[in-house]
Amino acid sequence: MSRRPFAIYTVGALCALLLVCGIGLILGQVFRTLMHNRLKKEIVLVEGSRVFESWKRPPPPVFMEYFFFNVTNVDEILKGAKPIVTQVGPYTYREYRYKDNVTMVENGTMVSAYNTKSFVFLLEKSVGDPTVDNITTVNIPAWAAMNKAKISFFRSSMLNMWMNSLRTGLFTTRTVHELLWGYEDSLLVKISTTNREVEKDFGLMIKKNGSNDGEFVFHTGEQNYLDYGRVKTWKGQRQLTFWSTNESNSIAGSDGSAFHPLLNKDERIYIFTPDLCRTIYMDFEKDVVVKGIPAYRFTPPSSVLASKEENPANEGFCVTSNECLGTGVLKVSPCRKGAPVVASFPHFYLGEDKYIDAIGGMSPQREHHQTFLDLNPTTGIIVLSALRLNKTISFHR
Ligand SMILES: *[C@@H]1O[C@H](CO)[C@@H](O)[C@H](O)[C@H]1NC(C)=O
Ligand SMILES: *[C@@H]1O[C@H](CO)[C@@H](O)[C@H](O)[C@H]1NC(C)=O
Ligand SMILES: *[C@@H]1O[C@H](CO)[C@@H](O)[C@H](O)[C@H]1NC(C)=O
Ligand SMILES: *[C@@H]1O[C@H](CO)[C@@H](O)[C@H](O)[C@H]1NC(C)=O
Ligand SMILES: *[C@@H]1O[C@H](CO)[C@@H](O)[C@H](O)[C@H]1NC(C)=O
Ligand SMILES: *[C@@H]1O[C@H](CO)[C@@H](O)[C@H](O)[C@H]1NC(C)=O
Ligand SMILES: CC(=O)N[C@H]1CO[C@H](CO)[C@@H](O)[C@@H]1O
Repeated sequence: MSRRPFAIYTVGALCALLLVCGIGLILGQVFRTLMHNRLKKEIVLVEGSRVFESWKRPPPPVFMEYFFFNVTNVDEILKGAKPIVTQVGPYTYREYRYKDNVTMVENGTMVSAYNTKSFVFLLEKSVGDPTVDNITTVNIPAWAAMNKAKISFFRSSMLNMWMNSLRTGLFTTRTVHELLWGYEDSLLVKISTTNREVEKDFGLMIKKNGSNDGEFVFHTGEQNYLDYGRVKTWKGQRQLTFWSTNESNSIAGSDGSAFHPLLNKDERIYIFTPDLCRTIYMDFEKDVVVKGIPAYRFTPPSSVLASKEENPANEGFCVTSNECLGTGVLKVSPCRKGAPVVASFPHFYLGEDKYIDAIGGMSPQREHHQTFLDLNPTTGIIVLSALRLNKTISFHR
């Protein structure tokens, strides 16, 4: 009789313990689901949501660093030597991005916006004054004209004479500011007198200050959190027209400013960038902690810029078969009015040795030249990013 209450008490305690455990387990599960549902509801692109304002005006500063390859042996190259270049840089600009004319479209299920960017030079983060420093580099307008004239020897020798008479060679010396933001090119001035479509000015970033890439329409993520920030159309189109296959022409993923919450290590992240005229992708690489915030680091695998032999999916990026380049480079001519501009990861990181060898002074290094994106896996918020890409001019010898 004296033992019974004790046994009941023990069993009772055990039951209570089990109950507490059970409640704890259930609560944990319920809490996670609740939190995830809340995240899915709050991370949407609609007026009044927590992320909408920061999506319109991203608070973290974006810095663009420009490096140039200063050609030091022009006379020797013209006699057939291998180009020797020294890297000059960085010239750093703070990029201010904001979304312009943000409007809800299609009954509030989509949001339309323009990505406006402007650039302000930062002397303290740069090696020199861009309006003073002179860089000797390939004369892109001349190479573009040569490329177009290549078809006929007669015309290209005419062009040579013509260029000599204008004293514009295949190389040019310009200040950093001119190369980036534009200068009047004497060859282009000459061409523009007969062809009104040709612009007189040339620059890698010409007219990019204070302008936008065209209209984007984004999914808000309200219907499906996986669609948060996904580009639906760009300039009114669901597909690009620059490349030769549907796969290459696809517009997938976001514009790089928003990623859906609850990221998975197995997923591939797609980013559409008008600067490259295509969609690129990144895979999970490792867990990192940035300023105490846990993040997944995503990096582009080498298949992104692989040759069509290594990755048949890339076949569409060579518009004609003789324009097929090897691994590590992308010819962006189709969306640059035919100018022979090639994009690569800086210093041909992930590129074939033949590109690295073709130009002296190149040394790919993972930590300096890798492109990456650190995203907080729960919220999808960008913790740190280094989107590094380099524009180079293709040499055909
Ligand atoms: C680029 O090289 C030329 C000589 O080839 C030199 O005069 C010039 O100062 C260099 N530019 C910079 C910014 O270092
Ligand atoms: C934004 O809207 C205004 C007024 O409708 C228009 O004048 C302006 O061109 C638009 N901006 C862009 C980038 O389209
Ligand atoms: C918007 O909603 C109305 C009424 O629900 C519908 O008739 C119309 O087709 C919708 N428009 C679009 C673009 O979805
Ligand atoms: C870009 O425009 C802004 C404002 O219009 C100006 O302050 C800035 O200096 C410009 N940047 C360059 C590189 O010209
Ligand atoms: C850059 O070239 C211009 C024109 O040739 C010249 O006036 C200027 O002094 C050069 N700058 C430097 C730093 O050599
Ligand atoms: C590309 O897509 C369009 C429309 O979706 C289709 O008509 C066409 O057959 C496709 N082309 C190829 C090569 O798959
Ligand atoms: C001229 C040019 O496009 N330079 C690129 C070279 O690489 C840096 C980063 O390493 C880029 O920021 C520049 O855009």
